[in-house]
Amino acid sequence: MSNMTPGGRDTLFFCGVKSYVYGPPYTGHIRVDFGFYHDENLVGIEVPLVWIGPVEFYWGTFSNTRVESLTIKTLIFDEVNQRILVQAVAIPPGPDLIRPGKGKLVEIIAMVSDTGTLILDSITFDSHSLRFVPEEAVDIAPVFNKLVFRIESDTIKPGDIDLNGDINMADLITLVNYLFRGWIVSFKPATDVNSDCRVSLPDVITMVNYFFKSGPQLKPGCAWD
Ligand SMILES: [Ca+2]
Ligand SMILES: [Ca+2]
Repeated sequence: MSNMTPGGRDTLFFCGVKSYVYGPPYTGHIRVDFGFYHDENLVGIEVPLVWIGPVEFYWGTFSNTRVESLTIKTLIFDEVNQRILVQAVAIPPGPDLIRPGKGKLVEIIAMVSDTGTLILDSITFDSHSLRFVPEEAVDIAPVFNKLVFRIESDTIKPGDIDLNGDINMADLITLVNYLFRGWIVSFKPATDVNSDCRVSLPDVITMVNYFFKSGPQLKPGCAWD
């Protein structure tokens, strides 16, 4: 069952899409942030999704979101059917309810294997459907518009931390100064050269290996924050 709620439609929306793709051959990452708005207490939210495009979603997080403190949160990736299931459930009564408001729900990350178009849409499967569940347990179907995102190749090379077009020792020194001396870098994904979505000591080691031990190619990173 679905119904309209008074005072504005409940909505699931994209609150940020970021990509860093370099090539050819093209590799990289996309991060999609979802937000949600509702004007009643919720005990649950369910978001089944399907993707189309040269990507594979594989990871995500509820950290720093409106549902971070909830008891039950699931994030399931099915790369065969290109589906994602996002669920967050509160166990009432108590402070665990999702109070009315607007903000982030989840962020999900995909590996990219080519340029092209990414479509991310909601889909109903295995009795999962896009719904917000209020305390009265009468499902609300939120407003949602699918994402159509053009994946383009970036011009910034992975590891070109000082953005001068070359990858050399100055970039390694800039990385060390960023990590240990509070320097600022203007494009963090180029700094995350081992592509683990963090800028940390392993990136220094990856660069050292690349320069001095013929280590693997530097990768486009996914550390946007
Ligand atoms: Ca450089
Ligand atoms: Ca890293």
